[in-house]
Amino acid sequence: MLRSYLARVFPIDVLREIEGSLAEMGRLAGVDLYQLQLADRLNEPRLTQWDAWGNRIDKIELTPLWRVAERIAAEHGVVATAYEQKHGSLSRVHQCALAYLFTPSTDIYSCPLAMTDGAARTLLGSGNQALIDRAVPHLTTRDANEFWTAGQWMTELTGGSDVGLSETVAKPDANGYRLYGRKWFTSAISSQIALTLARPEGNPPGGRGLALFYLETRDEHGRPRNIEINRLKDKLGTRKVPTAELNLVGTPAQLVKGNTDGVRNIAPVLNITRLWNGISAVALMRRGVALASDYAGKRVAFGAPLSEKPLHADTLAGLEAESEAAFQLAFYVAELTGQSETHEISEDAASLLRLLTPVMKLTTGKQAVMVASEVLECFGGAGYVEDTGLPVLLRDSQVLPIWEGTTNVLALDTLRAIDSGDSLRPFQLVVTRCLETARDHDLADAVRVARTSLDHATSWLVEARSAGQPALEAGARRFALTLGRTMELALLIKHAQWSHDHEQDRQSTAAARRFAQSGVDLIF
Ligand code: MFK
Repeated sequence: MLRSYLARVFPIDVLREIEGSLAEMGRLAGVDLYQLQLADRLNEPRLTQWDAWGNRIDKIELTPLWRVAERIAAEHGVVATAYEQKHGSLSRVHQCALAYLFTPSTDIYSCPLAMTDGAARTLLGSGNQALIDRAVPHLTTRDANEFWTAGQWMTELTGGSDVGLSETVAKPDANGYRLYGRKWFTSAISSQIALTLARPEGNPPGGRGLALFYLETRDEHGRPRNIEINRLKDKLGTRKVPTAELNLVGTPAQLVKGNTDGVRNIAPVLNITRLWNGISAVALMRRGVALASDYAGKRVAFGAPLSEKPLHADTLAGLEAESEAAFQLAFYVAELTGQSETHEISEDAASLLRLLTPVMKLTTGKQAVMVASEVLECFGGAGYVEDTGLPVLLRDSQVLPIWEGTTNVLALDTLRAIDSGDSLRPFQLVVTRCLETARDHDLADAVRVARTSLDHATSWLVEARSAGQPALEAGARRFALTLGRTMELALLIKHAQWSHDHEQDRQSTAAARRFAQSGVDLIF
C-alpha cells in the first residue's frame, strides 16, 4: 500500500532518492526496534520526586525503547525531513512515510515527535526570531546529541476541550513572564521545551485572553525550572509516554506571539499533531492487519488455515479495506499540509485542508479503534493475552479519538471550518474529480456510493442549518464521519484506477468495493 501510493504521488527520480531512507526505516522498525519493543513490554517510565537528601528532583527515566527511539528519530529525520524540504511540498509526505514506518515499533514515541513538529511549525510561523533561533535548530536537527523534543501543555482541571477556561496565570518579570497554575495532563514531560497557554494578569477570560508561551523545562543542571511534577498519569494505554500532572510555580516563560489570542496562536500545533494522529492511526491499523493476516496463514482450525476459511477471509478483507481507505485520507492531508508549508497552495486547497484536518483525525481515530479490536479477535483468546504483545495495540489506539480533540469536539470544529471558509465546495470538487478518474467497470458501484453519500451530506447540511443550531450540532458527528468516509472512498477509487492502469494490481479495487459496502453514509 505504501509503495503503491508513493509510486503514484512521487516523481520517479524523487522516489529513487527517498526510497533508501524508507527501506532503512522499514528495516529498523521490522527488526531492531521491533525486537526491542517486545523486550521492553513490561517497562514503564519512572518519576523520582526526591533524592536521598530530601531535595525535590522530579527526575524522569524513560524506558530503553524510548531512549533508542529518540536517537533513531533524530538521526533518520522523522521530524527534520519536513523542514529540510529537499523535495518541496513532498518532503512532508516523505516525513509522514517515515513516521508511518517508525510508529508501530516505538510505543507512541510519535507523541513527543508530533509535539516537536508542531512546536517547530508554530515557532517558524510566529515571527519571533529570538525563539526561532534558540529552539528551531534543536527541534529539526538530525544530530541526536543536539535534538530537543517539545511538549504541549494545554489541558487543565477545567478540561482538555474548552481550553479557553485555562486558569494558569502569567505574571511579568524582568526577563519575560513567570507562570503559576496546574497542568492536569501534559504530553511527554521528558521534553526540553514546551508550548503552553496562560493568561497574562489583567487579561479578559476566554481563549482570546490567553497567550501562547514558550518555556524550557529544565535548567543547565537538569533540574526542573520551577515545575513540580506531581505524578505520572496512570493511563489505559500509551504507557511509555510520561504524561504528567504538574504545578507551575513561577516557571520562567516567554511570549511567543502577542499577549492575547493564545488559542488561535497554538492552532498550528493542533493541526500538525492532528496530522500525526491520523498517520499514527493508519500505522497502527497496518501493524494490526499485517499481524492478523500473517497469523491467518499459520493458524489451523476446523481442518484448514484460517486464511482459507471464507468468513475469516471476509473479516480480514473488511479490515484491509478500512485501513487502505484511512491511509489514503491521512496521506492526502499530508500532501495538502506540505503544499501549505511551501506556500504552493491555492485558496480553495487551503480551506479544504482546514476542513479535512479535523475530519481526517476524527475518522481515522474511530477506524483505528475498530480495526484494533477486530484484530485482537482474529487471534481468539491469544489476542487478549498480554505476552502476545497484541492488547497494547487496542489500548494505544483508544487514545487516538480522545487526545488532540475528541470526535465530538472535532465534529463541531468541522462545522466551524465549513462556515469560515466555504470549504465544502472544494471538498465536493475533489471528490467529484477523484470519481471522474474511475473507468474500470468494477468500480462503478463504489463510485455510485460515494456520489450518493456526498449528495446526502450536502443536502443534510442545508436542512440541518434551517432546522436550527441544536439539530445541526446533534448531527455533526454523523455528518463529519460521512464526509471523512466519503473522501476516503473517493481517494481509494482514484488510487485503485491508477494502480490498475500502472501496476496491473486489483488490490485497491477490491478494497474500494469492499469499503463502499461497509457504511460510508452514516447520516440517517
Ligand atoms: C500521535 C499524536 C500525539 C498526540 C499527543 C497528545 C498529548 C497531549 C495531551 C493533550 O493536551 S490533548 C488536549 C488537546 N486539546 C485539544 O486538542 C483542544 C480541543 N479543543 C478544540 O480544538 C476547540 O475547538 C478549541 C479549543 C480550538 C476551541 O476553543 P475556543 O476558545 O472556542 O476557540 P475558537 O473561538 O473556536 O477559536 C479561536 C481562534 O482559533 C479562531 O480564530 P479567530 O480568532 O481568527 O476567529 C479559530 O478560527 C482559530 N482556530 C481554532 N481551531 C483552529 C483554528 N485555526 C486553525 N486551525 C484550527 N484547528
